[in-house]
Amino acid sequence: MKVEALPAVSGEFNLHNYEEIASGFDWKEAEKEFSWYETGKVNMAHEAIDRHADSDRKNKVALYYKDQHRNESYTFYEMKRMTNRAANMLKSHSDLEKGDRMFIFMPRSPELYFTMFGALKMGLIVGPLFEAFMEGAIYDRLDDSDAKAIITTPELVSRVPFDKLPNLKTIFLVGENIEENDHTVDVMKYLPNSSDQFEVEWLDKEDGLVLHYTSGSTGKPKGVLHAQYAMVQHLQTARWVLDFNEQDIYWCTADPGWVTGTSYGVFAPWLNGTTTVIIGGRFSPEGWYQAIEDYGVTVWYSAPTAFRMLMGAGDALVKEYNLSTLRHVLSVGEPLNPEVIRWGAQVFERRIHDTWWMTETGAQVICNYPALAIKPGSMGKPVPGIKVAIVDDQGNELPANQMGNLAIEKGWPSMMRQIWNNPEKYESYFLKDKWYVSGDSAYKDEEGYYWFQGRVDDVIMTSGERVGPFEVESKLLEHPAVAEAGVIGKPDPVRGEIIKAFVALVEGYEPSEELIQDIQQFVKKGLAAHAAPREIEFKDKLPKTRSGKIMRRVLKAWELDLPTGDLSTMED
Ligand code: 6R9
Repeated sequence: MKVEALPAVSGEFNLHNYEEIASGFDWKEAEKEFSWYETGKVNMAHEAIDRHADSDRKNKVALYYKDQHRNESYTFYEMKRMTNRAANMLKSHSDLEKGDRMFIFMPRSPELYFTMFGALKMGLIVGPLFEAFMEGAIYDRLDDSDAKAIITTPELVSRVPFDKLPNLKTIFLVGENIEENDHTVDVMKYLPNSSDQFEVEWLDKEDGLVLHYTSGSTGKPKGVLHAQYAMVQHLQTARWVLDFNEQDIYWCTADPGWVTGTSYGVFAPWLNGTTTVIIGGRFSPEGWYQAIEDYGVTVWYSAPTAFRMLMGAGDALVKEYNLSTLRHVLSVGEPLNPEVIRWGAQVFERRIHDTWWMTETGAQVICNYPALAIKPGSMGKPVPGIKVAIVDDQGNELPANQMGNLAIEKGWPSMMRQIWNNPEKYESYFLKDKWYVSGDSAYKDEEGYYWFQGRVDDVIMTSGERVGPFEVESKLLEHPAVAEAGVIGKPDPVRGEIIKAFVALVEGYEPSEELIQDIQQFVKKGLAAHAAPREIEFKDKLPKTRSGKIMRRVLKAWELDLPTGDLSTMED
């Protein structure tokens, strides 16, 4: 059963004519905005902050920051001064040099962004970490990348195993009452008095920018390295997909520990000179709606897990806030269930635009654009200038409607440049030296829309039918009792695999045999008999990553008593 499309919208959009622009776009156009076009050299921090501070945007707010204790704003001019101070502070209290890896391990705060961009001004490669990481996760990442410095807080520093990391020379601490020693630096003691003048380190466009560690299903996390050149795609996709204009107030809810929180949390908006809201602290539906109302957020980029939680908080709550400034809502990280799109259309009176990309792609690749029709459940169409295809395991392109490997033609601007320390792993992503193979399985329809089916490892083969877990999960979510669902294939001597669903119930519902049957019938009738889960197990909560992805491999490992693999990115 296909859900009805939300029709195309007319209006003044940056990407007003997808087909026309997609047919002839050349990334060289977007390059012209950056310094290297004139000087051959570049620096993300210059392009995202200083060049606006030196322009008419000087007094425009770059950052609104709010948490339980703080409520601050900084113009581009102030950001330039603060990041210059941070760069001077870092430089004079360490022997950090261009290309060195510096990690950031702290809760969101203005200082996180000052030091991140200060480090970029020095030409360092920044490695953002989730504040919830424990010692083992920190050790793996710093050790693998030979990190020289880390910025953290007195509360978190005990999780940094300094003694076991001989290359880690400096720990910068952001907090109060800090006792310095040979290797620790009290950031707040030096930051305010450091000079606000700094000459950025001019870099080549292939020099390093950020190093994001992502966990695969097996082995240790891999360090995905991005180059300065990624900024071309950050800038241009934000223009087309986030549809930024000069007046926008933009809020990306992602933490910088996740690639979304760097690429689209700060790089993409600031490259465009867009005012950006950052909210610290924990998620609460009330706090989130309040933030949209207080700042008059116009463009909002979040994730399915967050939308599902908001959905769970009820429609009545939405009505208590004035959300009328919202004009463009987007999602990334997981398949966006049609049910969520329907809900968004109803309560926000806005379409939620799904976007697909990965840490390895560095920026958006398949998207729903403001002017195009949305087919709920589809990721949308490729970003102009990027060639996407469905290929078989030999790298041959498959025709429409056939499920296969979602692949991208090598060479898009924000493509990862290395897996740190692991060239073999890097090479293993590419087929025929032409296709980057994503590990996701999908198909393309006759109109060029892409439909996500699952991670290749997650696709279920049951009685000879291929079933994508996402389709089953989405159907399950439409059942009134189901709050969250994770679906796996469970080996079965007769059917190859059977479908097993793990379900968290909406408050007020109790597990029962009757409910199991009711849910099974619901999927049978709404989707297909072979897609109905033969087994349903109720859970209070499903295992998820810190970016909100349901960890099907963990469900599977639990079910089959297998090792769960790397769990460092799993939420508490
Ligand atoms: C940005 C980000 C990448 C994986 C990706 C896919 C899943 C992301 C999605 C989506 C369906 C979408 N994913 N966006 N699946 N629809 N719109 O999420 O990066 O954390 O590296 O994850 O997330 O499976 O391969 P990352």
